[in-house]
Amino acid sequence: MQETPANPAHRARLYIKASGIFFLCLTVGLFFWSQNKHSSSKVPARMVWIPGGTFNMGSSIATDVKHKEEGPAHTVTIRGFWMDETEVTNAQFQKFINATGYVTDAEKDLSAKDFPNAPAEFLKGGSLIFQHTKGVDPYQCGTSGDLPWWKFTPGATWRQPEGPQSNINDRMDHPVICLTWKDVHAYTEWAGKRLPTEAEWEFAARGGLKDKPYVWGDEENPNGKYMANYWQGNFPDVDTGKDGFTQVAPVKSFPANGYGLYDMSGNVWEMCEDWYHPDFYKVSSSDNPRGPALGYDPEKTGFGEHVIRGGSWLCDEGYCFRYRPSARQGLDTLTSTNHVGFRCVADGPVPNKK
Ligand SMILES: [Ca+2]
Ligand SMILES: [Ca+2]
Repeated sequence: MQETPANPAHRARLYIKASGIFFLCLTVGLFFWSQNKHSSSKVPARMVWIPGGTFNMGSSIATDVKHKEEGPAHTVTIRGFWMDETEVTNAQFQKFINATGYVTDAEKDLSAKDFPNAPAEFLKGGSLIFQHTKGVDPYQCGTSGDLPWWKFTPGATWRQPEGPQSNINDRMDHPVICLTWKDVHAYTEWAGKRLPTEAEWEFAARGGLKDKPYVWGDEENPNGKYMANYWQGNFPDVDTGKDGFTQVAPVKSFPANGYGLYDMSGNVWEMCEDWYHPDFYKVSSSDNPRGPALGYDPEKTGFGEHVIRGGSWLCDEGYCFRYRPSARQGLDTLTSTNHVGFRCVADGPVPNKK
């Protein structure tokens, strides 16, 4: 029987009944949605589960002056998390730019008002780009702070990593480079992820192995094979490219580590969330450490350095030697350069065991 407008009491009862059914359906729907949402069977795309645990972080055998920031080795416990299986690629970063219209720091000129003491050429948007350099002793340069193989290049951005004449058209599967820490944070927020802590990064890099010098084990070149993209030859002049690459390589060009993570050694350095300090391990907590309260600032810029990990295509076996899981370095927050990228992590839920 059709309801008529002449019977308001009946209408009200029907309304209450209908509302009750609606809210019942809504409640049941929300229950099943929330069960589904919290189901741990879903694996985030292109991420792997890092189980967490207790490990020896750093290295006590790195006794030489250049690597003393890796000590003392100390016991650290971290919780499980998801981690990108590769460095974030140009293709992934392009999606972020397409969705948000974000403009990276290297694409913007700095204001002379904000930096009154900076030479005009350093106010142009751009990045520090490596240039092959003859006739220098990097050990001498390293101690004086003058590193002539780094050239500030106006117009060098993630889209044009070597400057305005370059492009990334055939490099969409390469890690994105020439970003600042702020740029990287904009990406992680958009992606609903975060940067790893330094401790999470090292735990993941070790791939389940205990106290090994390389992410794949004991030998640098097992069975004569190169296991990562770094520098062979006379740095900073000649890279012989024995590993197959004299530049940044496409991600996944070398075998994954024990957790299924690619390029945790070399290719590009990877930014971490923590501030950097060379002496932090002397005071680090053992439970999920999150770095010092302030960044190391040796040049008194006022901006401080964040941790970068893993070394890059520019690390050689002598001068740099930082394509090892315990190696660490700082990068100031405003610098973009063509040997540093990043990968993201995300928190739980724990995946189901099959
Ligand atoms: Ca190489
Ligand atoms: Ca890397």
